[in-house]
Amino acid sequence: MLKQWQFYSFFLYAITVNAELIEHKEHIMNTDHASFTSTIFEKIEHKTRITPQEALELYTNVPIGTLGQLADKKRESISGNNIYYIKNIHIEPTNICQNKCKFCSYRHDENDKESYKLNKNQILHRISTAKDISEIHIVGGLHKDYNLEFYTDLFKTIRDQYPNIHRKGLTAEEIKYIAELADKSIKETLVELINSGLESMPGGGAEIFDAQIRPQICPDKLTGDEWLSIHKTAHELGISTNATILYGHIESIEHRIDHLNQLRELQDKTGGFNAFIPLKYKLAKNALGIEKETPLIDDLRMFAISRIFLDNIAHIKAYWPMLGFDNALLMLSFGANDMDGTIAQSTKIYSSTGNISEHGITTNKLIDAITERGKKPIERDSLYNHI
Ligand code: V47
Repeated sequence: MLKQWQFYSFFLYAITVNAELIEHKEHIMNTDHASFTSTIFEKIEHKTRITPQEALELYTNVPIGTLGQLADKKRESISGNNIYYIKNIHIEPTNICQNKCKFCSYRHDENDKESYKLNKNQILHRISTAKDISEIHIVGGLHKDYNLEFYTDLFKTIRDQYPNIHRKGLTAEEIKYIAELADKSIKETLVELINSGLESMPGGGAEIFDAQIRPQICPDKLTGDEWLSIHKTAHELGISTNATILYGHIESIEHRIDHLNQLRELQDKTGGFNAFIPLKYKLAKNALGIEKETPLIDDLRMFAISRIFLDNIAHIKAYWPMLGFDNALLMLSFGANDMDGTIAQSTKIYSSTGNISEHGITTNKLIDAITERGKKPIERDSLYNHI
């Protein structure tokens, strides 16, 4: 019996071979084009950085099988056969949020019956029931009760009670909101949080940086420049962060590559990004009004281009709650080297997009799936040290 991922791989192979034949014919007909493409291949072969224009060419004109091979080679040159995972929990203190991002199916108003607020004891209780974890990931909605005082107190308590569990939390958007509530600068706010036990920041809130597209999908959110500036400050203060992109909605391929380019430029300056996470836009109950998700082949291209273009970010994470577990495994052949984690007690943000149970997955399932694909599962901590 073929396993589901084997079936997918075979199916993918069949359609890509066919597509490659057609595309290859077109390529031979256009020699200028072909020489441009072969220059790009040479650059990748010699580990020379490609330009945004070359990334666009790769994205739009190079057959998916070839693109996958290039990304796979790049992944292998960075982390060999290792595929990383972590034992972690995600906690969202509240789903009440003053912002109304159009893609979000998680947020609620205070009076909605689905809204909730966890107090400090409830959060601590959740942590106490999680077994054998090395990371707590905390992000939530923008609500005035979840202010600087709340979070400094929470991080201090978690540090006292669980000194060996890494505390990752608060997106750039939350940092901006908390700083405004406290009437402090971004730097002062981050310093207080770090002194209270915050150890790294997740990559959420980046969405898409383009100044035309961004207000159409998240009109209330911080700008792309503000997101980058907050991450830069965090890096300068000595903590690492992740970066994301939300793709597959109303943006173009050019917008995606511009987003990658802005991240690559910041990473050249600070070296503070640990991982990049392409987040596929999921259809759900939300206000964006998109009728179809971007197809799997586009996810493969997005992951491959991210791996090839972001030559200065070591890890590309296939976040399975967003992609679905089997598709996330496929990304391991298109540049990804990290499956995130078991994500126990997970995560209302993604359960509201309909792709994940609230109980995460077992470590054994993760290990077996990675091993079946011929890769070596490596348990990591939040900073990618092997455990
Ligand atoms: O910024 C919200 C996305 C992000 C939808 O850093 C959606 O390790 C798709 O950034 N369809 C938050 N995406 C989550 C996030 C994250 C997740 C896991 C690990 C890390 C990390 C970061 O989720 C938001 C937004 O881009 N999102 N709604 C949706 N309907």
